[in-house]
Amino acid sequence: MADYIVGDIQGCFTGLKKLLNSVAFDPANDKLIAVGDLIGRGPQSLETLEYLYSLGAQFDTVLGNHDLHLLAIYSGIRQAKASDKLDHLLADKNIATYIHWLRSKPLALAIDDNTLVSHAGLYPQWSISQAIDLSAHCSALLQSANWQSHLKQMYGNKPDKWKDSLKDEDRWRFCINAFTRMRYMQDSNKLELDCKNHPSQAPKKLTPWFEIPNNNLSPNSRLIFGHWATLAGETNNTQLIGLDTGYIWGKQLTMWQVQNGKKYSINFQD
Ligand SMILES: [Mn+2]
Repeated sequence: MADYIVGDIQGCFTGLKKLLNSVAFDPANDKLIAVGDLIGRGPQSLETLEYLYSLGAQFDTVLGNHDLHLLAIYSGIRQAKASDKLDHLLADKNIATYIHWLRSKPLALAIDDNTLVSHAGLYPQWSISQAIDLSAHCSALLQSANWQSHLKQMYGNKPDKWKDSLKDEDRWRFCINAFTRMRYMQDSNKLELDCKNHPSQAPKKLTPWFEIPNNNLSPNSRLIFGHWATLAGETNNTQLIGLDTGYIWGKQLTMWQVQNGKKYSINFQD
């Protein structure tokens, strides 16, 4: 029995199967959790969702920006680009089932009291329990009858600073951006959503979100995230576990085993 947390799959089903086979993943006993961006850009988004859905209770995920974008495309709120490579998935007879299933998934998932999984990370002013509460708030909107009207309000970079007083669509949009798009902060509390570079190649005024001190975290907290391919997991901190290692960009697909704390990777070329 082992629990694995896998980085951004992005429709790379062949790579996912290779990685799972490399650890002899057994869906009868082992559990797989994903950091989101299950689909999009890769060649096999349909096969990826078919497989992950088939794992039933042995699989869980948080939502990434590409997963939310799929919901928006399905709803006619955004148009798919050819580079999304989502045509087969969108034309599949089971697409409504997959969309309904994705809407049931959270933005943040606590695997124990001190370990949080989310796509982009934890906004530095939030505690783990606050993140879980905000994720539940967003999930309620995503599962509501008028979920598509909320999705319409999802796009945009403002507000870029958290306040407890944020309301309605501002609160929703900030949470979506913090949980699924964040990489850098400016002035310790302002989301900067454009820069995708490795920290060694970022403007000096920007700081990776995980380098801003978070006074709400206990010394043994662990934050598990994806989304940042150029970072390649280089947080220089064993409690900050970055799992996007850029498989979709020809690099590696990585997962982390909860029980032994080890990372497992396969190369795109293998
Ligand atoms: Mn992402």
